[in-house]
Amino acid sequence: MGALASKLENIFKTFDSDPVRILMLGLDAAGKTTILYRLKMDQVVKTIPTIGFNVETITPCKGLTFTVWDVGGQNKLRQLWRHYYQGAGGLIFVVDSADPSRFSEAKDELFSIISNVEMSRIPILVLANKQDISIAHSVEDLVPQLGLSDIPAWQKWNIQGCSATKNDGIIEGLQCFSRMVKEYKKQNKT
Ligand code: G3D
Ligand code: MG
Repeated sequence: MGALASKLENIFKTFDSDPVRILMLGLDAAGKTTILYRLKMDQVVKTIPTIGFNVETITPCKGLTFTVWDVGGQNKLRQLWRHYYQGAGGLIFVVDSADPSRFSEAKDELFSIISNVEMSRIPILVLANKQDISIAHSVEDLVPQLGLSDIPAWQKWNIQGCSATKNDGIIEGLQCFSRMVKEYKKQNKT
């Protein structure tokens, strides 16, 4: 097991007997697939070509699953996403911090996702990826650009700068996120 995977197992070990499914979404080229590989280097990421969009899934440790797809564009199959939204325990939204021309599109997609009733209370981790690129925008700059302060008060969110290629910041982001996910699970227990 790689160092990152074992750290991940530690962070999420309480989900062992109480499985959690995390959605990782973002525009194409944000770095989602690269992050998946970081989380589970020794497991081939499965690409399941569904009707019109590709869903990737990994289970880096027992009880924890990441489901990933690209959002954005004129996607006529959005109603199918609902199937994946149901029962999700958290949302990781990945942004290319070095592509300001797409911040507004990323913001629209994020708000479109959380406008779905199944996603309107789910905890959010925004991963501000590609911080290794010199022109990358800082987390402080991305908060207003992505409209994060407009997220309703009842929905918990956090933003973390990271570089998937340099393996920087991902674990730090997931540490705080796992606490948010646990809290959310507790509140939603019937
Ligand atoms: P996606 O799955 O969200 O569509 P990918 O994105 O993981 O396929 O990444 C898109 C491109 O961005 C890839 O480059 C990948 O190597 C690069 N990338 C991902 N994360 C980082 C990062 O942190 N820093 C830098 N500099 N690049 C990153 P290619 O050239 O393969 O298209
Ligand atoms: Mg991808």
